[in-house]
Amino acid sequence: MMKNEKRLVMALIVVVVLFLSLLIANGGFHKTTPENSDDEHELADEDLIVVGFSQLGSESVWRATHTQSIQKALSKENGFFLQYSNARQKQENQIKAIRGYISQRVDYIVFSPLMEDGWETVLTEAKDAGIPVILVDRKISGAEELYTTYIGSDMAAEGRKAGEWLEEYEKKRNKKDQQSDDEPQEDEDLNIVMLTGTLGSTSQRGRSSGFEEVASKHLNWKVVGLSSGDFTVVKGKEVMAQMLRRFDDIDVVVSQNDEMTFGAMEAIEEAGKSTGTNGDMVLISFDGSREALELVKSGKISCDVECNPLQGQLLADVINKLEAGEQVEKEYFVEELVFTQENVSAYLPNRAY
Ligand code: GZL
Repeated sequence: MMKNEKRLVMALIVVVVLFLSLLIANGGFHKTTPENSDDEHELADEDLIVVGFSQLGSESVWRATHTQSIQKALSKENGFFLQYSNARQKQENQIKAIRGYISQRVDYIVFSPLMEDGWETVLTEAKDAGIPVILVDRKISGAEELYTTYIGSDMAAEGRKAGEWLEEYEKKRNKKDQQSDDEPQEDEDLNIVMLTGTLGSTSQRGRSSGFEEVASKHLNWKVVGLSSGDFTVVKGKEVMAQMLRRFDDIDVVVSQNDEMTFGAMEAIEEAGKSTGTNGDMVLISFDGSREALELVKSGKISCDVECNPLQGQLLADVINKLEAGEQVEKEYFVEELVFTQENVSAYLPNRAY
């Protein structure tokens, strides 16, 4: 072999070795997706129902379970290609994601609106593009013609259930006082503080209005403090600590989700006080996560109003109905219970989240 040919072959070998070593250093042939992206980018098969799903965030166990329920039901095996995006609690991220789904001409847009207001423009764009919109978990205000259906909870009913539980609790307490010759307290002020969820969200608005509907029937029920803990542990603790500094005599804490409840309990303990039906203050929570139900069982949480995140199968069924050209309802409510120390043990073993 001529000298020049030898040099050429050697040069080629060096280039190939360099290329392979660079490739291995960069992790080989794996398909790369954007770093830390919650979005999935895969090629969709043409015969799948393509759904763009904008989830509002991942602020709670409830939210994570809600997401998993939808991802499980809208799987490729079930005939769906699901595009998922996590808005990390920012409405502008949801609007951006929805616009992305419109430009990709998905078959359906599904989203849980962070708050009820501010969706008209982007949902009109979806309507003009002929893409049906399905709301899950939370609603939008007004503009009912901008979405096909809502699948989630009757949040006002959840708020009423919390109030009705407190009515029953107060009746039993006053009856016990009368039997024990204690001074009947039914006319004494009942000082209530409310930790609300994300302001303007369906869950916050519904739970507040439903509880208020019951509270307004009792002149001695006084909501002395109300502040948003934004559905998180940290904010829940912060808001509860402020309430404890402002009010010496809190009788009832109504916390609009379990994460805020866990934070509030930390603040109450650090203030040297206790919660639950045998504590310094009654504690009512919402969601019904397993961790919270264990505290209902121990009596530290007096009552937990369930908010059921397992909405995926109902969503898949409704989309299949629409695909078959069938009429669907304007809203579908999932089944929900109220957990107390009397009934919680029966539900704990099979709790899905
Ligand atoms: C309720 C849902 C709420 C949960 C919280 O439908 O919107 O958002 O109660 C979650 O845990 O953050």
